[in-house]
Amino acid sequence: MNDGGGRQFGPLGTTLVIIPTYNEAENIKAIVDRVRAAVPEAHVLVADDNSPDGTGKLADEMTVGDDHVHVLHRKGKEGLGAAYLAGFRWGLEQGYGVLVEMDADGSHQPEELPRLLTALKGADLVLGSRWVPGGRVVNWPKHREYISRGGSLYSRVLLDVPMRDVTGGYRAFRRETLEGLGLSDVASQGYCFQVDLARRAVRAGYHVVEVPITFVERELGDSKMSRDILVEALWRVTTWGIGERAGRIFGRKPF
Ligand SMILES: Nc1nc2c(ncn2[C@@H]2O[C@H](COP(=O)(O)OP(=O)(O)O)[C@@H](O)[C@H]2O)c(=O)[nH]1
Ligand SMILES: [Mg+2]
Repeated sequence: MNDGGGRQFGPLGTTLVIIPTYNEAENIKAIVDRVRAAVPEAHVLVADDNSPDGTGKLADEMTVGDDHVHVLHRKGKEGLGAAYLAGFRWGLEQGYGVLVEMDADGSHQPEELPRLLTALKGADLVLGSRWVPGGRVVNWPKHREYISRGGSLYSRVLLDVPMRDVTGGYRAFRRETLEGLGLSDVASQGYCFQVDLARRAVRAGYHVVEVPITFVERELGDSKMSRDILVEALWRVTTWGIGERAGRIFGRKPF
């Protein structure tokens, strides 16, 4: 992760906050309202995977009379990574200058977004971080904290990346950063998508800054974390780590 070393960063363009949703009917209205209130100039894109509970329809209703709210309807549940990739593609096509990742369940507080955007003025990528001084989690079961801390530590060591919170999903990217990450060959579907993008940003030499956040566990609806998502993360991170080491030893390009 390079330190920015006196580099000049260009002005930030218009912000698009991308919110992936699967069965978030109880949360969607509140989160969109909070984003609109916290950063009124930003636009919001809800990327819904045809949620059976009607989240997509509720999101559509929010677009009426508000040209800052958009909805991307996807055909079915394909995972967080695929929803974000589709959202990024849409946002880049529309010309947004900053693309933000945010969960729908209130864990990522929209009121903290101005701080992330301020940090992005001097960075290529800003990570909302639970595991730097000043960062914290509220109401998270201990086992989730262990999985998250363990996942970050495993990724840090195996992938040799310097971030403290490698798996977090509250992030702000400059469009140029996303364009430089080679997103066309990202295959990660679940939460390892976040690790994948973090490692690509480090390898590409981007200046990544971690900003402390307070992560608040959801009060409504259910977590979509599953054993499959954890297994995918474990094998992908392990495969990347081994692949990069083999690449260094045998002079092959890392995959
Ligand atoms: N579009 C889409 N969104 C998803 C999918 N899986 C999870 N999400 C969303 O991703 C965000 C984080 O998921 P969540 O279940 O809260 O994970 P947790 O915070 O790790 O327990 C929420 O906004 C979910 O609705 C998916 O397959 N497709
Ligand atoms: Mg959550």
